[in-house]
Amino acid sequence: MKLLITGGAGFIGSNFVLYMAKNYPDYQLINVDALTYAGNLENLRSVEQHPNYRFVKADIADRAAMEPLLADGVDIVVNFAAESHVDRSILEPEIFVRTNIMGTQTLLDLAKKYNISKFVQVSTDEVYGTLGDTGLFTEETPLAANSPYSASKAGADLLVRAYHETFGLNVNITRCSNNYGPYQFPEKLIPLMIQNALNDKPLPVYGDGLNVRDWLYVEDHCSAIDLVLHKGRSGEVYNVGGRNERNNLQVVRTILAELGKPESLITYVTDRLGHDRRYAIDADKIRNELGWQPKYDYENGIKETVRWYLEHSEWMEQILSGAYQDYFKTQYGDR
Ligand code: NAD
Ligand code: TDX
Repeated sequence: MKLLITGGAGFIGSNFVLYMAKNYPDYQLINVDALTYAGNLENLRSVEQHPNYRFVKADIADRAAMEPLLADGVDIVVNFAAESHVDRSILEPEIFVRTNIMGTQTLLDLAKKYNISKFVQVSTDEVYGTLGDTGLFTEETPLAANSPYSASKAGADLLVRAYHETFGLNVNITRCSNNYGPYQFPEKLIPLMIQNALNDKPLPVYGDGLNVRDWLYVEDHCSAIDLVLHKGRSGEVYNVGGRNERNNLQVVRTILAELGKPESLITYVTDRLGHDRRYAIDADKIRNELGWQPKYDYENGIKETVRWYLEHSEWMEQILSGAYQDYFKTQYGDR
């Protein structure tokens, strides 16, 4: 089995490469990543010498670069590559359209041309928009994306669907809730708050801090994609989530408690534009149809994650130089 994994140097993609190398050592894993600010080959040090692993630096929207890879006998494409940060999509939407929509279309077209057996699109619950105080997103919830990021992911999902309906391509779409765990770029809530707290810097909580996210440990997302790529029914969408709803203040307070830091570090800042209030996933379909079960409960997962960042300070330090700093200045000034 030969897998082409795009975006495999990012947070979830690198966790997935490590997971697959460990669980399927006989599979060939080709990791294609453009190494944007979010891509980090440090995450993959432990598989570099693996005989069935190969890294290729390329942009998924560059057809000429992608074609030889798809032409070379790939069985399954798993597409993680994306611009993934909502705040960046508000500052700079164009790159989201290029990578998330045009990149996906380029891959789909090549998958069709070279008769790839399956295309797995790693999507997000954000395509469904926002929930009120009650209810869950199911696979039947209408798409109602609210940010340029989620709109670009929804556009990609519709193209994936179209290649199935129009050309008969064997596709699956996974729509997972918020992930946390090792190797997450510190622009996202959990690693950002850990890093700031460690340095006694203010923790910027958007709005009233009561927006709710449904948290899943990254390895549980990887095991869901593993099941979908092996057993998912052609054309189906699978929601993924562990029913771990927490508001942002709860998350931040847990991190502070774990690190023994004071709640006075919490600083309320201007809300994100178009900030979705609540996400919550109904994952019954993947549980019942494919037998997926998450292994990590949130309370232990978050503690393990805080510990991981404490033990990998050199990983964080490397990221906190260069491109990350430039972005952070644009977004937050010198704060
Ligand atoms: P990430 O930003 O950490 O990683 C994205 C990776 O894609 C990076 O390695 C980057 O270099 C690469 N990339 C970006 N543009 C590229 C291009 N044009 N060509 C090739 N590679 C490119 O993102 P993540 O959090 O790991 O998310 C991975 C996927 O999972 C995304 O598609 C995202 O929409 C989806 N997702 C994320 C979450 C989450 O909570 N983080 C939840 C559900 C779904
Ligand atoms: O500094 C912050 N302060 C804050 O209050 C940051 C970075 C975030 N927040 C809030 C905004 C959200 O309500 O925390 C919540 C989580 O924010 P992010 O970590 O930016 O994640 P979110 O916007 O929910 O999107 C994530 O989950 C779905 C990923 O970034 C997406 O790629 C994925 O599709």
